[in-house]
Amino acid sequence: MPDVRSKRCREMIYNTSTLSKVSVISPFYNEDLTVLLRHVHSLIRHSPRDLLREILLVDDNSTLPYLGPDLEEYFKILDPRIKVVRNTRREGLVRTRIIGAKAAKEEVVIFLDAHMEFNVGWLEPLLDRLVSQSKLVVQPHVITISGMERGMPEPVMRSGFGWDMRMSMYFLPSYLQQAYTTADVPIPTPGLVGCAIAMRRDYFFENGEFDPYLELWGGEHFELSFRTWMCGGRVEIVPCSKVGHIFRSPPYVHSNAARDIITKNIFRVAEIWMDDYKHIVFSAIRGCCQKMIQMPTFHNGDRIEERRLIRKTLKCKTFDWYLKHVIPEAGIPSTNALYYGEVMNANTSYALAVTDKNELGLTKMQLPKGVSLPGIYFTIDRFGRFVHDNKCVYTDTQTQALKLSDTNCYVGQNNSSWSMDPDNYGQIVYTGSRGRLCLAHVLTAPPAIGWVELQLCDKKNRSQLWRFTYQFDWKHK
Ligand SMILES: [Mn+2]
Repeated sequence: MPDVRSKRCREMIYNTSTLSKVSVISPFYNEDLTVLLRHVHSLIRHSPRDLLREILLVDDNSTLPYLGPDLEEYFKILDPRIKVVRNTRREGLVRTRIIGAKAAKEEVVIFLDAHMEFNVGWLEPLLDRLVSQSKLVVQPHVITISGMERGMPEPVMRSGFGWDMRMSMYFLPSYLQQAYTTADVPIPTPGLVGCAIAMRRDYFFENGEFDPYLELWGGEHFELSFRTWMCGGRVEIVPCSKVGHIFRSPPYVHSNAARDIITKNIFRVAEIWMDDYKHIVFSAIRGCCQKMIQMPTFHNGDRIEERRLIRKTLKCKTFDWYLKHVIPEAGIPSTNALYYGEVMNANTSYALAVTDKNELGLTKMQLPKGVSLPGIYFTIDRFGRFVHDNKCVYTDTQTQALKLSDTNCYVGQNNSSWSMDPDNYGQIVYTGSRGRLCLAHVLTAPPAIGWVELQLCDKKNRSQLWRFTYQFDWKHK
C-alpha cells in the first residue's frame, strides 16, 4: 500500500510504551497463497515489533495442499511470533475468531481477514484509542484493494446497515461534521465493515464475544456493533489507521447453500437484537429475495433465547435507542410502506430528489455501490401515498408540476393515488384527475439534468422505469 495517510496523521507521535501489546487473529480458509503471504509480510513490516507480539493464523480446516505443513515450516523460519492454529473441522469465521481469541495471550486482540495489507503506522492509532477507553471497539479506515487500483484514497464513511441487512455506507452526517473532521479524528460509527476489528481482549469476552451460533460467515459485524452500542460500549473508525482489503469482485457468486446460511445468520441477528424492527428486515428480505433464497425459521436448537439472555445480563438498551442515538440519519420505513428508499431511474441512473422550491427533482447518483444518501428517501405505501419526509407528492392541476404538499400527507390527499409495478425496475403510476400516467425522467443535453414529469404510460420507455432501494413483502405479519 502507498502511504495514503493525511499530513496530520503522518505527524502524529505516539508514546508506544503506554500502548497495549497485541495478538492479531487472522482466520483463513483456502486463501490464495500469495494473498496470505502478503498479509503476513505486510503485518510484520508495518507493525512495531514491541507491540505486535503474536500473529495467530487460524486455519479453518483448509483443503488446499499448499496451506499444509510446508507453509507452517516457512512461517517458523520467517518469524517466531507467527502461530498456526488448525481447526480439525470447519467452524466458520465466527467460531474460528473465538478460537483465536481464546488462544490469544496479549491485552488487545485484532481480528483481521487474511486477505488484507497494511499501511505505515496502521497499528499505533488503533491502540492509542484503547488506552483510555475499555468499552471500545475500533476499526481502521478500510480501503479497497482491487486489480484495478491499489490503495487509492477513499473518503472515510460510516458503516451502517440496510433494511435488507446488506452493508450500507453513510457519509458523515451534518450533526457530526463540526466535531469530527474526517482527516484524523476518530469517528463514532453505527456499524463495522467487519474485516478488521480491534478491542481489549477482556472486553471482547465481557461483552459477549461473537454469537457462536452464527454459521460460516455473515451478520457477525452487525451483531457486534449493535451489541456494543446497545450494551454500553462504543464503536469507532480511526482514520489515521489505514488498511487495504481485497473485496471479491464479480462474477463471484455464493452457492445457494452459502446464501441460505448467510440469510439465516441475518434473520438470527435481527431476531435477537432488533426488537420489533426485525419485521422490517424480514419483509425487506422477502420483498427482494424470496424467489432466490429460502426463508429461515428458528427452533429450540437454534438457541435464540440463550443468546438473548446477554441483553439482560449486560443490561442493554433497545434497538429503538440505537436507531435514535447512534444512526439517526437512517430513515425508518413505515410498516405501511410497499416501496422505500432512494428511487433510481433505469435509463439515466439519476435519483429522485426534492428541489429548494419543494418540487420533485433529480440528483445524480454517482455513488459507490452500497452508499446511502439519507436525504432522498421516498415511500409508496399501501394506501396509495407517494411520500417524502411525511409530505405527499402531488401534481399541481394548474401547472402540472410535481410538488410536495405543505402539510403532512393523509390518505386520499389531492384525490390521487400512486402505485408501483412489483418489478425490479417498474413504472411509478399516478391515478387521479389527470388520468392514469407514469413518472418519467426527461433527459436533456448535459450539463442540464432534465426534469421529472407525468407521461402516458409506455412500458418500453426505460425512462419511465424506476427502482426503490427496498420493496417489502409484509405477508408474514
Ligand atoms: Mn474479507
